[in-house]
Formats: sequence, structure tokens, C-alpha cells
Amino acid sequence: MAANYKALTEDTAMEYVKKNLDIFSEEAVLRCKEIGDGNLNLVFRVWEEISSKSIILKQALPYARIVGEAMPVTLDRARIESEALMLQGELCPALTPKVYRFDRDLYLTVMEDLSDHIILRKGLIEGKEYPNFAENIGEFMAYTLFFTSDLGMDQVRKKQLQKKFINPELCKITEDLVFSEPYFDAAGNKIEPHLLDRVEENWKNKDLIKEVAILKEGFMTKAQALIHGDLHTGSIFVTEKSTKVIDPEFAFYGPMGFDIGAIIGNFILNYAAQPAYMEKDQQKLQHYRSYLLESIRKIWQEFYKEFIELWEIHVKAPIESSNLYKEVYMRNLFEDTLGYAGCKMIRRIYGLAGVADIDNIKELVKRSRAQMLALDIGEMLILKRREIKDIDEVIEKIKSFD
Ligand code: SR1
Ligand code: MG
Repeated sequence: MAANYKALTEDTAMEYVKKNLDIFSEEAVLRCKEIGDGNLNLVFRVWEEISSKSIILKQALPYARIVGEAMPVTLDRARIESEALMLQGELCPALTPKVYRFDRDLYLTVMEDLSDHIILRKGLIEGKEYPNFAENIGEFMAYTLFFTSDLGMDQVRKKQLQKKFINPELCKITEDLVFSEPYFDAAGNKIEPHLLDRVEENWKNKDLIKEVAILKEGFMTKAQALIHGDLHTGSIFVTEKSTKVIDPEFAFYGPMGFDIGAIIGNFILNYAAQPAYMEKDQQKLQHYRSYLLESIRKIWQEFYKEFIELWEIHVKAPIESSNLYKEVYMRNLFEDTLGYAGCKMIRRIYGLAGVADIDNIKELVKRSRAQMLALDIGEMLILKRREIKDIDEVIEKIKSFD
């Protein structure tokens, strides 16, 4: 840890802003609130009431906030996050928050305040619709994944970038929490008693474990592109018109399908949870669930369309221009997407870190229904990913669980 590192408080965050940034005037009366609600970091919002100016200070703690000092986590994740944000900002300026400064002593990123947006997960839980989201996230994934892959950048530069984004500790968290711990009786799992029989079925399911092991191997070895690494609905800010992708501290060179699968898997988690929230209005429930499924279809289709377009425009080498190669590449990507979506769903039901969509359902019977549905869909995606023809069939299969 850097000698000058100290975790900020609301008071020292304001002092920091006054001393180091020229965003506010010297006389400004600042206010500050720690608003972090994620699993890992401190997040301070600093603002001046008179001018309505505000900024965000995000600081890494030397441990995971969700667990405490018993789970140390490297501070270097703050560097990875700020560098990934800057790179994503170059590729997709409209879809990324602006970074004003990274402080290497405090592992602190100063960035644009997005308080006029809300976290997508919260919006989806409240049953809101985001008409531009699928297109925006499709574009974000196509641009960030294509232009950091061997297709979209010089291969020597790609390897240099890969070196910069080696992220072993955060990858290990994912390897453990997403791929390993849900498949044995790990101490960190949070298994509600009513789920125990279902969870034990997973532990005994040799096919499921084999397939998750294959997906885990892909996560550890397939250095396809600089992926966000934690692209769930809690890592995205939205308004009706705008989308901003935040929090890429898990970024590293990994399989593209892990990002696409994360977002699709989290939409399905919301789909599984909605009957508990909209139970009293079946029409509204049906409408909203159709919206969620339509979003999933569009996310994949938008990503596919943009990615292929970039490929056709930018790839001139004869080998990589082969149409047959394109087909195989996109098919593999589709299968990875489904497999990772399934893994991301299962870990959120009884692994260390849950999601509010499911955890906020107060009534046990309703929560249990949502959890079981998520586990069934997750398992289906992992096991059937090679036979599922296309995204339309994914949607049909999800619907068939009702
Ligand atoms: C200990 S960190 C738990 C989870 O929070 C992050 O958002 C990642 O998803 C990680 O697995
Ligand atoms: Mg995060």
C-alpha cells in the first residue's frame, strides 16, 4: 500500500477537493455524502448547493466492503478502473462518465457526477423502461470489445495493453465467486434453508459442473478483448435517454461473452423477480416481462449488428475477412454469452454476493419462486448453450418455464 494512502471520510473528502481540484471556488461551501452501496469501495459525492456543481470521488479500500478486513483486495483495482474508464471513454464518449483525475497515492478517481441518472438495477426493480438502453449497451460492447481485440487493434499493441490490464486478484474473486464456490459447500455461500435441496442438486450435477469448469477455463485463458468484467445492471447508470457504464475495476483481457452474458443474465434475474413485485397487476407484469425479454433480444442483436459492421469496415487481412470464420467466431461468442449468463445468474442466488432484484423480495414464498426460476433458467443456459439456435430460441426457452 502507498505510504500516503488513507481512507477518506466525508470531511477529508471535502478537504481533498478544496486542496487539489479547481472545480469549486476557494470560498465555496461544500457538502459531502458517502453514497457507496456496492460491494467494494467508498464513493463520496461532493457538491456546492449554490452553484449546483458536484463531483464524485471513488476510493478503493484495501479490502472488500461487503466482507470487511477479512477479505483483503488489492488497491491496484482503482488504477485498472480509472485506466479502463479512460479507454472506454475514448471509444464510447457518450456512454462513459468523464474521469477528471486519478490519484495514485489515495487510489482515488475523481469523476463526473451522474446523480441525474439512476442505477439500472434500481430502475428495473421499479418497473421502468429504458427505450435506448439495448442500442446503447450493444454499441458500448461492440466498440469496447472490437477495438481492444485482435480484430480491431494492432496485435503487438494489444499484447502491451493486455500487460497493463493484468488483474489477477480481481479475476480470482470472479473465478471463486462465479465459477467455483457455487458448486461446492464453500464457506462464503449464503444458502437460505429452503434452497438447500436445490443447491445440493447442483453440487451433484456432474454435467453442470463439467460445463461450468469449461466456462471457467475460458474465463481464465481466452484473452479476446479488454472486457469490463462486471457488467451487471448495478454497473450501469441510466435515464430514459442516456446510458453510462461505470465500475470497470474487474477489467482484464478475457472472453467477450462474459460481458454480454453478464448483462443478459441480470435482465433474466429481474425477469425472474418481477412476479413478486407486480403480482397485483397481471397485465402490467406481462407487459414488463415482455419488455425485459425484448430488451435481451435487442441487446444481442444490436451488439451483433454493430460488431459485424466494425469487422467489415476495419478488418482488411484476408484470413480474418473470411465469412466462414466470422460465422464460427460469432457462434462461439453466442454460446459463451449464454453460458456466462447462466453462471452469473446461479452465483447471485446463493453465492457470497446477491442482487437486490431477488434479495429485496420480502415474502419467502415469492422469493423462493424467483430464486428457483433463476436457478432453472441459469442451468438451462449453461447446459443447452450448444444446441440453442439463436436469441429467439433463448426467449422461447425462458418463457417455457412459466
Ligand atoms: C467481494 S466482491 C463481490 C462481487 O461484487 C462485485 O460487483 C463483483 O460482482 C464481485 O463478484
Ligand atoms: Mg462494481
